[in-house]
Amino acid sequence: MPLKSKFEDIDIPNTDIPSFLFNRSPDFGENHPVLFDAHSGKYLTFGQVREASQRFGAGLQDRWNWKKNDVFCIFSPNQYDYTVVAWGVHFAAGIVTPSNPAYQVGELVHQLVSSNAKAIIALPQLLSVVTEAARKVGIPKDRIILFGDKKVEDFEPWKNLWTSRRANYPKDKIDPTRDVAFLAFSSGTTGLPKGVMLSHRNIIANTLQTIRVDEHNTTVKDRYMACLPLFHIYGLTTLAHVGIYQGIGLVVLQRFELALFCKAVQKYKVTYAHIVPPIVLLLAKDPSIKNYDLSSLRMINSGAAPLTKELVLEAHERLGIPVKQGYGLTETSPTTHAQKWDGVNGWRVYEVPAGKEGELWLRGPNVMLGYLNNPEANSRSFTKDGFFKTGDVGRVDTHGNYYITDRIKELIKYKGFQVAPAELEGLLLSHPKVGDAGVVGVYSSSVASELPLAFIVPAPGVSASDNLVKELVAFMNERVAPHKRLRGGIKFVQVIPKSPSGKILRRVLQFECLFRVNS
Ligand code: 4UU
Repeated sequence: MPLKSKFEDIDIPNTDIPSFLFNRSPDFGENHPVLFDAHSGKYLTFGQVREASQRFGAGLQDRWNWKKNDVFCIFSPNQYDYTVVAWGVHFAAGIVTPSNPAYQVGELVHQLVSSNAKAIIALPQLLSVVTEAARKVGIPKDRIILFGDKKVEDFEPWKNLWTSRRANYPKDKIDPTRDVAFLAFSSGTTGLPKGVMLSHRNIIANTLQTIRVDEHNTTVKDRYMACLPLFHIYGLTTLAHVGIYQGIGLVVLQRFELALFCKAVQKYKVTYAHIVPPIVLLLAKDPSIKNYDLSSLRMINSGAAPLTKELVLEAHERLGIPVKQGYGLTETSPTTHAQKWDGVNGWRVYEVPAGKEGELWLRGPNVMLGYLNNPEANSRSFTKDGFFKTGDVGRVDTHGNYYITDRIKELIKYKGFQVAPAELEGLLLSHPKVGDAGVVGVYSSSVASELPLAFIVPAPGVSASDNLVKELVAFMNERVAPHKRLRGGIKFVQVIPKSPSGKILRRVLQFECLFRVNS
């Protein structure tokens, strides 16, 4: 049954991201700092961000003859100028594909090939992975540039591309409803990671939708903690776009580490932390946070994976601030459901009441254009009348509160990061000692996250042993980013349960996890 949002419709300007963000004189002024590097203390003002992205965009056009819809890959952990690069590509009418910097060569190659990327920016430390992946897909060396100020070997810092002029924008007219701004990667309900086509309008719509829920609750004096990766949609839209549009400064951490997080909150007086459940767990339980002054923090938003009511209350009690939840997907730009903070009515923690559950289907201006070059996944993911099928199960109560209660798609979430079982199964099956494999997620309350666990049928003549476990773990660790490691372990079984059509029965496997001891 379709239910409409309780929020009023919003006007979504028919424009592209650079015009939306920068073709204006914001109330907070040109000299308002918006991006802070928590490591070096450097920062960029709104005016500097605009100028830097325009000059980089112009450089892409002048020096590299950048064409509309050419794809640019960002392969880097968070940098305070990460999104400046992205908006520069948009100024040149290009598409940005943000990639997980923990990827091994094979994983990066998959994204570069699927997205047809023409150039890459990386951190110098990642050059060995980048150059090998680029060589494999035929991206020339002079199309690899670096964050930072230094030339390393033959690779130039991205600032060398800046022209003295600002981009003669828009050189190519962008159609915000059809042209892709970001090609983010998600495995959706099944299979390998796929390019998710997010249009300029999708991102602008979700930026404004997210602001609408929270605008009475934020001011330009707020500061967001940007410890979540900007290559993931939660960081990209919910922090960077929502932040800069409102003049909320982003305190950018290269990676999450509890001590770094606490020091940055203290130093920059961070007010609002967007985090994931394992970080909520640390804030609720880790003794070391007593050593820091976190009194500036007044709001926490957790998302990207389920959070238990117990943890919400524990963190709330310890920090004395609300712990809200947001829900969304890469495919929906991302936020579709967010808890509203209402200073008058306060903030409540709801039990999940019994009632009718169903798969959540969504429609709206923030829903992706589709998966790139994948008509099969698109027809599977959309209903005839345009609803996107999330693969999540939920219910709604009489007050209009939504509860996410289960996940029916294959996806595993490790600390909010996507892990596609099919990808791990494919790799395991490529090992000569593996006859069959099935991967599922198991929840661990000690890290507040699911962990990927593999069931393995040894190949004929191969016996199950601890050595085989070691061999397979080493084999996988060489090929996948750390978040995809088989932290849930490896269990040997005689057969992988499958439906008559050959689909792995993951629920049966998960049931096995609960009742079988490792053999
Ligand atoms: C239970 O994880 C995201 C987007 C996260 C996000 C978080 C806070 C968005 C807005 C916000 O305010 O995207 P993906 O594509 O990596 O993963 C999507 C999947 C969902 O389908 C669901 O299974 O991640 C799971 N998920 C959640 N599950 C996302 N948020 C939640 C949540 N509770 N709050």
